[in-house]
Amino acid sequence: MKLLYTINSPYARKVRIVAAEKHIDIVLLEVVLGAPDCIVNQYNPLGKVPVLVLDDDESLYDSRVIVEYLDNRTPLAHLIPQDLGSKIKVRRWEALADGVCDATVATVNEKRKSPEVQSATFITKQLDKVMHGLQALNNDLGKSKWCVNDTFSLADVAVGCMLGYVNLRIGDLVNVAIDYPNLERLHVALLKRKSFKDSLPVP
Ligand SMILES: N[C@@H](CCC(=O)N[C@@H](CS)C(=O)NCC(=O)O)C(=O)O
Repeated sequence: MKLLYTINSPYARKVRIVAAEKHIDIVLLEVVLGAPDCIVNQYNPLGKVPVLVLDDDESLYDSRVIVEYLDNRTPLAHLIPQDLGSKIKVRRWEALADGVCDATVATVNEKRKSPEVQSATFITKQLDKVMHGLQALNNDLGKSKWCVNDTFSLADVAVGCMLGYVNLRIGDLVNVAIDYPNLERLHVALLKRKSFKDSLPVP
């Protein structure tokens, strides 16, 4: 299996961490999105990473599909609970964490435009989504060690990848350490894990 990824994609990092936590060997293939001959276009019509290319050359996307596939490849250390109630809770955390990443990506893309065509209203709207999402996750975590059922799961992986990405891309606009202390505590705990240390975003 080959994972097409970019080094700072939080969605690809989620997949890399799930594979590492479950001790599944994947060949990592870093790509340059936007290059005219980028291999991602052969495997994902949307041209996005991550893409998992299976041994029979079939491809899986997006990150939520890939993590479910990997979690079921081996019964070792399930990161998505088997019972429906807990599974839906975990996937809801993941949806919100991924949604914060989506709004962060949208903010960064807008800010990269030249000032004449940038929309301040659009940036404010996206930053509101980021802050509302962070506040909801911070409140829901409360004093718990992990996001769901006091057990390490995909929810924690998704939130950790999102926090790394927010700090990397909009750390000048959003101060997680001060404003979302429960999330900061979770992030510090996650950064002790090898899977997180081995996949740190690169400034
Ligand atoms: N929902 C997708 C999001 C994937 C995504 O947006 N990836 C970004 C990189 S962080 C990308 O490939 N962007 C290129 C593009 O939009 O053309 C997932 O979870 O995999």
